[in-house]
Amino acid sequence: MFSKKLIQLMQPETRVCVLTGAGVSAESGVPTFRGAHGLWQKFRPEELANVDAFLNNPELVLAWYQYRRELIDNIEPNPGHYSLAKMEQYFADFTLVTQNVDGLHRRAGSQKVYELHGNILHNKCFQCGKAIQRVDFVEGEELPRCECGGLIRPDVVWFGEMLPEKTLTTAASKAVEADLFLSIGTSAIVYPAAGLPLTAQRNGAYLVEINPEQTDLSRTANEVLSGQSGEILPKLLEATGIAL
Ligand code: BV8
Ligand code: ZN
Repeated sequence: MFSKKLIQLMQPETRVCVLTGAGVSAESGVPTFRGAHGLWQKFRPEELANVDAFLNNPELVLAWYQYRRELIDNIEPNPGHYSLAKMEQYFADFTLVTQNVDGLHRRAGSQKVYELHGNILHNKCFQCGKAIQRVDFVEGEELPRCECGGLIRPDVVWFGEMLPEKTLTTAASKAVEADLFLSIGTSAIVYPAAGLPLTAQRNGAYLVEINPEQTDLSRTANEVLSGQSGEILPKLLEATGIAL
């Protein structure tokens, strides 16, 4: 299942950088964005995860985030998340970058997680930017507001918004330095996150993709492991002699 090259690279001194997307949380029961899934099939993330949608229809956008928060409250990380937490301990230089906003990597034990698109469990004031802890939005009730009067929004990066500067630059430099880059559970179409695997490969990293489907990355990756990350990652650890 795994090439000799990949097994060779699975040594503690290899510099590893990982990019995860919604696919890593799929086996925990979190619907992916662009796959076919329930309630929100009628919307594309680009239609809801942006400032205009929020300003035009804050109730709809806040209801979408409330639905996702409540979903996340009732699920657990899966073996894919736990495997990545194990890898962080095994490799001397391991960087986990995620596009996910569900906080599941941290719940699985990953200590250092670079959240490129923020975290749905954190909020901020749309007006003054003040960080605000969890706020539950109840449809039909008053929109949650900051003491300055501004609307409270999830502290995630919407389309058209800049990614957190420091997080992105660290992720980019780790991609450049990586010997091994794993792109896991992402359709690799949202930039600048989707640029990281390519940057890594251009700078000499061995690029491995883990995804049950083909993506834009599949034809350039050095190795494609077709399947579910919750199944493949524990097998990769086993093949390396790392007990999950
Ligand atoms: C910015 C947070 C600029 C909110 C999200 C045209 C060309 C290039 C770029 C653009 C363009 N037009 C616009 C842009 C820029 C835009 C962009 O890239 N758009 C795309 C759609 C073309 N990017 C932006 O706007 C970014 N900002 O560029 O700012 C700027 C410059 C100057 C000044 C100001 C601004 C901001 C992007 C961040 C948007 N926020 N989310 C929230 O989550 O609510 S993006 C959203 O998509 C999520 O974060 C998600 O993580 C991300 C990527 O999706 P994936 O994670 O890949 O999920 P997806 O469902 O797509 O795929 C899941 C995969 O898993 C599938 O392949 C599936 O096969 C696989 N899978 C399923 N099950 C499993 C599995 N894999 C493994 N195991 C399984 N079991
Ligand atoms: Zn405020």
